[in-house]
Amino acid sequence: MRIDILTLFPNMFSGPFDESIIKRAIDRQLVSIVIHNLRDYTSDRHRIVDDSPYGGGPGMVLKPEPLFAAVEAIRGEAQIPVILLTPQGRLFDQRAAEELATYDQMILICGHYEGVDERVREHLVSDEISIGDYVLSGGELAAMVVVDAVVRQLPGALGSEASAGEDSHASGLLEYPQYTRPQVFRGWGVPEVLLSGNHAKIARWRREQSLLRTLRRRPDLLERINLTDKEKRFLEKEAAAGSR
Ligand code: 6GU
Repeated sequence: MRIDILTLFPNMFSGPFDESIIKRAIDRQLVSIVIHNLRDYTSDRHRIVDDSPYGGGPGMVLKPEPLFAAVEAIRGEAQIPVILLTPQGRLFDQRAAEELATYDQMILICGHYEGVDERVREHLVSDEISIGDYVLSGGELAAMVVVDAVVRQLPGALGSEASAGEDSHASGLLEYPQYTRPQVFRGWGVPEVLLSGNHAKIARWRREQSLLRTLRRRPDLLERINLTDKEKRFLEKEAAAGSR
């Protein structure tokens, strides 16, 4: 996969992509990430990327020319998804991450809250994504969030020991509680079942814990997944017990 990122602040990307899973994915050549400074795609002497809005009002608007020039330089004749990071976009979730992980290439444009010229939206961008209902100063942090969630989906990105399929949200449920050594820490033990060596029983307990945790913390997620009849009865019993 190749990801091109258009930004006014290329230095913001140096830390997060140099560590951990993304770095490993780059080293293994599962992904290449190319950061472009939008200013490099201006053609005026002052390298101007924004201007005040027609009609007046506060803030600055990203000009269309550098964005079109950059996207066209990157994609040539190819059809590549162009994604604008903006609080006005569709909400990013695990399903969106899985969808983007199927692309061979994508271009991410880091918007700014004041906005980008609407002609960029209408004639250049194929998708708009927001990472949540709050305002960030720019799309850069959002782009890093999207890249992290997408890259960890790529086969081989996680070590052999882990798989993205077991993450919270991958199943549509929150993850079950995890424990490691010591068996007793400050007097607090570990659930007996995890020490039993009975793998079927452990799997059952973990599934129940995932269901319970999701019921208590994110009941909205339960509406969107397929449960067995047995699991539905378990949750109904627990929901009734919880409301007593
Ligand atoms: Cl993608 N951009 C900005 N500026 N703010 C956001 C966002 C994106 N997603 C949530 N808030």
